[in-house]
Amino acid sequence: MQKNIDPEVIKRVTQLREALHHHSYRYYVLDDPEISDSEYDRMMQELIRLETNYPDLSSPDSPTLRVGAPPLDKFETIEHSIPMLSLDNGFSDADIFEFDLRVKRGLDTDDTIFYTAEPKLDGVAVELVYENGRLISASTRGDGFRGELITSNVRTIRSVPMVLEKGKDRKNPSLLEVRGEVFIGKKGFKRLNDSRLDQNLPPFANPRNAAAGSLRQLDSKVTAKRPLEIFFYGIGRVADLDLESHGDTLQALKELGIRINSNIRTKITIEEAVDYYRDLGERRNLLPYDIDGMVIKVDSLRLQRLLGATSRSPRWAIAYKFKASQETTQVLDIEVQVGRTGALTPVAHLFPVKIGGVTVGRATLHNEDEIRRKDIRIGDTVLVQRAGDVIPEIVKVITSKRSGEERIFKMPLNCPVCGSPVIRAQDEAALRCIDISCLAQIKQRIKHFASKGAFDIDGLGDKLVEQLVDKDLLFSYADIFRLKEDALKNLERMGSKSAANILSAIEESKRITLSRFIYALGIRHVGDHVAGILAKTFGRLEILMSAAPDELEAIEGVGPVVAESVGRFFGADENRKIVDAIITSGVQILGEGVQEEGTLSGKVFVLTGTLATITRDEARKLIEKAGGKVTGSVSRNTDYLVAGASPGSKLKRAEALGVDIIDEQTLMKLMIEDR
Ligand code: JCF
Repeated sequence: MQKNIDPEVIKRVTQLREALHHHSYRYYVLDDPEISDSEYDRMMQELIRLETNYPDLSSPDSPTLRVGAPPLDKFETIEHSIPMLSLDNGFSDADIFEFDLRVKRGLDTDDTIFYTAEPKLDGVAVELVYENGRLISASTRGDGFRGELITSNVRTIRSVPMVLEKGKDRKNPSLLEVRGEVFIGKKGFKRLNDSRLDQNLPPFANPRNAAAGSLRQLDSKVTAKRPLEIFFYGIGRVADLDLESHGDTLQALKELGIRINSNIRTKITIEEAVDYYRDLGERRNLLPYDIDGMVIKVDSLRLQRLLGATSRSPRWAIAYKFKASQETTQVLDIEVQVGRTGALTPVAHLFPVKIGGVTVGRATLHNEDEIRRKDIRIGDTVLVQRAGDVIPEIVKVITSKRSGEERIFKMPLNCPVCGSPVIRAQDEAALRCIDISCLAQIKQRIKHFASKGAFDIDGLGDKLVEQLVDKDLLFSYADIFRLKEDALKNLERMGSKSAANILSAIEESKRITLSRFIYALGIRHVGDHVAGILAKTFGRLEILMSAAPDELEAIEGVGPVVAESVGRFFGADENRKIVDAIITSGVQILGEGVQEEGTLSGKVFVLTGTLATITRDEARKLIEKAGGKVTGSVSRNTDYLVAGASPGSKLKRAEALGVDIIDEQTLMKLMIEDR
């Protein structure tokens, strides 16, 4: 058919088209993707590249010309009066600067172009039509031209106005088509999946699938129970609104009571947009919803019209995608690790994959129930997710890739390290090795004891602890303080210099706060937060060690489970002996936690805005040191609101409640008064 084109190229194009058709059906129609979004993106980019290089190969039914797959039959469909296009993707700063150059070339100008930038939500695109201020229909994007009518489902979303607010000129536009992204936030997603697990229903793989599945319910009563949210980002046809820029559009929508994202930057240069991408990337984990990138749009609507669109996407916008957080790979093996408290944790060994720039070779499987629920087998192809600093997890198995050779994994009946029988306690998902002299537990306990938040002993890392335990030089963490230079020097890769360094680090660690000391003991359910509460409440180790169970349970922030665990730890003779041995070896607990009467005793503070000379966290510490308390929200009990630059809604609330509003200097004065 095509002359002079390498048959390998033709073959590859056909392959990519078929694969993309298939995967877009899985994704858009079935909500059950078989590959990661990034793999899909890569195939699409490859196909776009090939079609650009070999224009003869273009075809009217290529997936690069369409924006998704046709809708399901069960809903009525409706045509979008203006097609809902998707966005072109960029993956690097270079892609974004190239986009800026394309825009300038398209407009035949060298002038600086101004943009708006907003987080790109990972949800379902919809279009809502308002006539004279009343919502009359809502539809999904569908294939970009026709979507499914999901009006009654969209009406269940609380942030969707049924009737618009009166705009600037006190009247509603006669017609307004608004477009937005329906999504489920992180908290809502967790709650939804927890409740599905409780009801023995399969959990959703990710918030996007949960949102899509919820919107496509034929029974809107089901939809109403789902924590759907929406952010609007643009318009279709509109009458009676006088708009010049995308920023104007968003402002007008806001005035009409239509929800827009609060993290939008307007009228910025392409360099500022790239800076903002970095900033968003860092704050991504803190946002209450998942985002998969940032959308950059030419701000001027006149310039947008001049640029127009290709059949696929507008030329005036681009999505700058974040590095993927999900990838597919293979489970090579499943290994069982024994933790500090004896819990047996299955860990999957994966064929190494890069996720978000980090190579991942392992994923936690949590416990046996989790493996059964997800039906993970050795040899399976799986979707792996890495979110922020969290340990990588397997989202689901791609069952269509099974060959039949996969092996079902069973948890062992004996501890893989010490061989003693494992037990499963009532109400617990984890199996446990309960032999406290199990070497695996000993190693983990000592590693924890020496770790950063605990005794923070420089140089006493995981490898060294393992060697020392294996050589019978360490058995309990109290033994750390009895280590001698001779013993250390004889270890692998250890000269007398490093041995001396470690010994001096051990010496230095001996002065420690009570809360770190408590945390270091590795009592079950006592993390750094609870350790802090215990230190503050009891002030002294002896008092904590002799606390009665009801005394422990009466503490705010300490529940019955924690109280029981602490009571049991200090009730055991061998633990008391070890604690004694630590103290006898010269460890000094620094006076801490005894609540002194300070200048701010009994006063309740709330902090808002950016302080000029200290961070809010530092301010909190200073206030607490002076005996005051800092809470997160303004109420009648608040004594002072400390307001920095660009204060939030807390300021309005404080004003409304008549709470004293002070600045940083006044706070400092309060703290030194009466000294
Ligand atoms: O958040 C989104 N997923 C999103 C999608 C945001 C936007 O501003 C979009 C979009 C798709 C198309 N804008 C267009 C034009």
